[in-house]
Amino acid sequence: MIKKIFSGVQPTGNLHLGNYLGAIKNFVELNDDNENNCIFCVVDLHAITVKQDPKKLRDNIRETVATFIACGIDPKKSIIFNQSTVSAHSEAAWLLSCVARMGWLNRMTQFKEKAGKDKEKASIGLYSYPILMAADILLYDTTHVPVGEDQKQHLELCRDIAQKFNNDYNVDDFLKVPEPLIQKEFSRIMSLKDGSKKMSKSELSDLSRINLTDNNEDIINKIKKAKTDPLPLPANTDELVDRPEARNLLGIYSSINNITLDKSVNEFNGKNFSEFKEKLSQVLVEKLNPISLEIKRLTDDKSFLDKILLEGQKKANYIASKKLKKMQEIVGF
Ligand code: AQP
Repeated sequence: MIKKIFSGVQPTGNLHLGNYLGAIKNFVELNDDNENNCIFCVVDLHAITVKQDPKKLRDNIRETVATFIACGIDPKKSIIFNQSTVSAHSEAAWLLSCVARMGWLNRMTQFKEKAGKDKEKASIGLYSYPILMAADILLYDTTHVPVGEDQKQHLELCRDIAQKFNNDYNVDDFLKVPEPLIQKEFSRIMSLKDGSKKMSKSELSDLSRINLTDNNEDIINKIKKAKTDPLPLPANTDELVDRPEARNLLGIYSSINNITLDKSVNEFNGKNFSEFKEKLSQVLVEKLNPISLEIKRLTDDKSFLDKILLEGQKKANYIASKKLKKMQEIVGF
């Protein structure tokens, strides 16, 4: 079976190590193994579910494309485009929001977390965002969606919406039910300041995350200041259960080096954090420095990035508008 891959990243700035290890690193492998069958989308419609500065948003859209390419996604092998430039996404989202049920959306934990205590003041977009995400995926007959662990629930909702549309309109297998591609290990990178919270762009403290644009000094400084505990590093992974910060840092080390957690634990068994942190900074700098330099070089070349987006838009629009037309016919328009 040919795999068709779709995934998106919000252009909300501060793309970080969690986005890289949880999602973009996986995109790069898929891009190499599934030439012409991957679509990577800058999801700006999702970004405005919380307030954005329009000027910054425009810059962040280009920076996200630059990040994709700097991390290794090849625009000759994959489609890279900006969501709002393909209007089928918004139109399909409306059709699907008439199929999705309130009860399903009410269960979405990300909305509860992001809306916080004052749900009444959250935007409707923030609430219904998983339906737009379903439209993004379903318009391209996607078979596999590489995402971080935090998006698992939204993917399940997307599957439910596809099945309900197919059942309601008696169009068996018209919307393809996609599979999530979530890495078995290290699919949730946690904050450097609190091992129980995920690393996130919107966290106020910049020390909580490693941004993909950080320079070497920033990386070394953030790892030095990363929260730890007073014990030496453990002899086996079972001892990491109640040590979320140690687990997270060892997980980052393993993921960057493509090795198992067991192997990292063996390497640092009984050592103190300062020795481990030095090694961790070193591998992070080695991996991220070329990426951050390339992001900077590419963001200065606006016309190159705009050209990639335009080419991507044409290709994505061709596929999405055909699927939308069929959806419209099915519902009776
Ligand atoms: N901490 C993380 N660990 C692993 N994967 C992560 N992803 C995000 N954070 C982590 C994955 O990155 C992809 C793109 O995410 P996004 O930018 O579209 O949205 P997000 O999940 O809302 O990212 P943030 O950083 O958490 O932003 P804010 O602070 O705005 O909420 C997704 O595949 C996601 O799973």
